[in-house]
Amino acid sequence: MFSVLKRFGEGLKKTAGEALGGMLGLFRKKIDENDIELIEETLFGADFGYDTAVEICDAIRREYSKNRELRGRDAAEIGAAVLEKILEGSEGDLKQASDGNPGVVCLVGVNGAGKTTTAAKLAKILDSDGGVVLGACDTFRAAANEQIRIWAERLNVKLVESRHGADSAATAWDAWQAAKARGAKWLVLDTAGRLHTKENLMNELSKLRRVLEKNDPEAPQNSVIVVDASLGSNSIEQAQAFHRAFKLTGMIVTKLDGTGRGGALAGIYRKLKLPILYAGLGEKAEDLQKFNARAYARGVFGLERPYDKS
Ligand SMILES: Nc1nc2c(ncn2[C@@H]2O[C@H](COP(=O)(O)OP(=O)(O)O)[C@@H](O)[C@H]2O)c(=O)[nH]1
Ligand SMILES: [Mg+2]
Repeated sequence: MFSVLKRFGEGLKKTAGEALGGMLGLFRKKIDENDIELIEETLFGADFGYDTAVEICDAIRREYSKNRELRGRDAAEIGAAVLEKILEGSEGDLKQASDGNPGVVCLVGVNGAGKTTTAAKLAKILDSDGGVVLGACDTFRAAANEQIRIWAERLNVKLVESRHGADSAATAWDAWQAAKARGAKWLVLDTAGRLHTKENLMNELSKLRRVLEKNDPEAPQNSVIVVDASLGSNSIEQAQAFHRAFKLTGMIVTKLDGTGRGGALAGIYRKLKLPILYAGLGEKAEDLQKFNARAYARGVFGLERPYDKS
């Protein structure tokens, strides 16, 4: 447990930790009212949203009113505890299929969110959990097939792909059949990036679902939105639109190792209560970790880094 926590914290080092923890470089300093305002502004700037920012700062203010000796580090501990509480129940698992069918994980989201990379990372994890087939359902971009093929070769997992421009639902069908025939426990479908405001593209997802349901009425067992941590509050709207069109069952947050703060995570979770399954913490196949709310919350406030040196 500790090492996961530590590794997660490492990945988060550059994230919000930089913004909040860095600012709270005042860790040893006694805080004052200005510092609390600064924390509030930083949380707003990091897309934590009004409710979350206010809840966190109210908790710090309450403690400060009782204890004027409060230090930055204490404030960070309070903030992390409140954020962890907000994210209570957010850690989730992928759902398996029944009847010996493959458990389908369908990844959706906007362009560049990290769907293809996440599909590969998941394939690596799931391959050693009963086998996996990858389905290249991004038939929209010419380069998409090649990108996922390179991953499949590197990971040595079975890939089902189709021509550029082919019907992505037909590819999903073929990939499901291939997974079933091989007795693979999992099928991971990468899909084309789409703007949540483009209705025709969102309708394509309904078709994909209908086709999968013909194979297995319970498929896809997992319809997962991939959310880029650096995208900010716009991703709340995105998640809501994808949820309406595709009945999401969970989310995966990517690029938590980058400069993004992932603040919108709390907002999405508050609104949709979608389990956060995994967190992407880098570009390599092994850079996917089970989401850990506590490590995330502590990482946001810079509590998982060597702050003692300053
Ligand atoms: N640092 C970092 N980069 C990531 C992560 N996930 C994806 N990327 C990068 O983000 C870019 C877009 O990823 P891609 O999987 O092609 O996104 P897609 O358009 O949603 O399929 C690529 O350069 C990836 O290497 C992550 O967790 N951390
Ligand atoms: Mg892609």
